[in-house]
Amino acid sequence: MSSVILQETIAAIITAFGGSAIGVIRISGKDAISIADTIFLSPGGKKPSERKSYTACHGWITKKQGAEIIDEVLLTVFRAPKSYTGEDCVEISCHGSIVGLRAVLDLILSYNCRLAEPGEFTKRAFLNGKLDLSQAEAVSDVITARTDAALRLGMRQLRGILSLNINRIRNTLLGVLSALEANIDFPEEETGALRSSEIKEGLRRATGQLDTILATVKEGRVLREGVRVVICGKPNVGKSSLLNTLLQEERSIVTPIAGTTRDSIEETIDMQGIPVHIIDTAGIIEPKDLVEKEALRRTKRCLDLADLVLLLFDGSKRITKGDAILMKRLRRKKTLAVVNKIDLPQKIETQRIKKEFSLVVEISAKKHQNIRALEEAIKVAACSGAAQDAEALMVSNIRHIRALHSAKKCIVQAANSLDNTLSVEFIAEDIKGALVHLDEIVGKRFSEELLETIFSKFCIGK
Ligand SMILES: Nc1nc2c(ncn2[C@@H]2O[C@H](COP(=O)(O)OP(=O)(O)OP(=O)(O)O)[C@@H](O)[C@H]2O)c(=O)[nH]1
Ligand SMILES: [Mg+2]
Repeated sequence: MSSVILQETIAAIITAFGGSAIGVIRISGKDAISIADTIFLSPGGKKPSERKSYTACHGWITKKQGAEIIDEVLLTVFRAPKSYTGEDCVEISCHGSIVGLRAVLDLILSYNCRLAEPGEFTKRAFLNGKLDLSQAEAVSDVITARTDAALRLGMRQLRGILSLNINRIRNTLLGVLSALEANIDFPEEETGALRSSEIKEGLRRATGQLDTILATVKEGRVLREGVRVVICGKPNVGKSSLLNTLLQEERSIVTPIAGTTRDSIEETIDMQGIPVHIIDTAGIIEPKDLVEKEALRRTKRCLDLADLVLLLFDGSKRITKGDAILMKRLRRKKTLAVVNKIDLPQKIETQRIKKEFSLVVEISAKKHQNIRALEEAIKVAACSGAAQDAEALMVSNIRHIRALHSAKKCIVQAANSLDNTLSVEFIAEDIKGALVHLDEIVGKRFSEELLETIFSKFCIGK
């Protein structure tokens, strides 16, 4: 973004659309305060430009030099660089009606100001050094968090925990680089051997630091994006009843008729901090007509995309051919066996199921028995009990994960070159390569395209 564009004043509604008590409009850029002076009228006549930073003042937004009042508001001035974007900012808390907010925004936009693009406030905050790139991305994570755990994860990144860890690895690599450069400059020095072990140790440490971060990837992604859990089983075992019990609402149709569910139904629940996308499927195993064929195709597609399958059995019946087909079909999928209807006299051969699946949970979906234990088992199976340590770092963003892997590849290559006594310049190149990838994470290096990819995913007003 060129400095010319940076100087343009921008504005947008920064709160959610829809009826609410208050809606906020932000103006950012060099003309923000002078625009506020033009449209704002306070009871004492004091202008926003005459106010101190961070003071909220009560007054009216008016048209035609005060002749027409649009809304009664609270206006807050934030002077550069101590504002969200690092520029002069004005925030106007209006009444939450969308008509009123639009009228105030239209008035602002009739001055030397344009509508902010998606993510543009945060993009400016990044370009003005208020946030690094991983923190800017965390703003979006915090806003879209669906569970407490995802919110905590986003907040940790917003506070800079990832940047801190990346900096540690950078420092290790910079140490290695300076040892290498000493070798390049004075190859004959007798310190050569000493430096080589120092370089080796540095590379080993950097790899260890990267591995520690990469080890958190799975849990991080689970907390942010959730897991797909598919309920499957032959007709009438109680799949839809289980979905309803987990949701605590009558979402899926339950009847004693086999083949009730035809289409897959998906809902998301917060299961002890993890967003679980739970999918009820049709129990059809051998389709008899076109509708059943399509139902089976949909069930299979759900199973392909599942992170975890709950294979349901009817505990009041013996294992049937249908159960056996499914047990075989799911052999290679991560599956939790669930024996349902334990409130009825049991006939099922549980030992046979235990032979196939390491974990079997016995429940009654109808009578809500043992559901808590099932939730715990889902949580453990789906994400190895994602540690929810408030201070722990977890990486969940695919861009960060790719960059970390690329950095690791460069470091491993550097270590190999060192073992194979390749020229010092080769090793230095690989380390510089690793540093480039780490810099991309925090945005020490960036391209306009990268910023476009990241910020276009934000909404207007962020
Ligand atoms: N006694 C008892 N009955 C249950 C239990 N769970 C489900 N049922 C009954 O079993 C029948 C089938 O339940 P559904 O939830 O519709 O079964 P489903 O697996 O979704 O069936 P399809 O959609 O036809 O494949 C209904 O009459 C439920 O009331 C349970 O834990 N105990
Ligand atoms: Mg059903």
